Amino acid sequence: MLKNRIDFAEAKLEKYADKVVRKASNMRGFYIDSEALERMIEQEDPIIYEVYAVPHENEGELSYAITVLHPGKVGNEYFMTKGHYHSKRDRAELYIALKGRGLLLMQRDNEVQWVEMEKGDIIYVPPYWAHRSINIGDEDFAFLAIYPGDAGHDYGTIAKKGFAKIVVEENGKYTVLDNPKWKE
Ligand code: PAN
Ligand code: ZN
Repeated sequence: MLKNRIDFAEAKLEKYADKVVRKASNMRGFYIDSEALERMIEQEDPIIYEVYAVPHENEGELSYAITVLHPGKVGNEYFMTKGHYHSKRDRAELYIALKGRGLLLMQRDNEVQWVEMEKGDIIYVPPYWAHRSINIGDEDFAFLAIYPGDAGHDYGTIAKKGFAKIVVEENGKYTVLDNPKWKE
């Protein structure tokens, strides 16, 4: 597909080849308050985020995807993506924010950085950094990601160790705290 189109009002791609839906029940183990997550799953098992992707898996190609991360919290921790390293660690990525307010949390070894994102912001995720996005607003947070076709997604490392920081609401604002479950 040589040409595609973004509907900026909806933050949707006109065409995509893959759609991934992550519900609360797909996020077991990722939030600090696992009891709050189980209650949420029992009640309505809401969708946390959706990814609409146009992948091209060969070296030298580019893939791209729009992620729509819904607003909400598990306990006081904001809705977020699973987060990953690229399987090929030396592959970078560009994030371009389209809608809402988000945070991009990045981690390399024991070093952590976070950046706020709102419509129009371009964030460069350098090679070797794990990345997770978080919706810190009260509407959908959406962004376009562009990454090397052969980057791959390593979810296992983050699923096992988590990130060193968590993002929670305190007095109506986001705050970044040490993750009590972080395993160095
Ligand atoms: C993004 C992410 C997307 C969903 O396209 O894959 O936001 O997050 P998880 O993959 O962590 O569930 C990206 O970073 N691609 O490389
Ligand atoms: Zn990525």
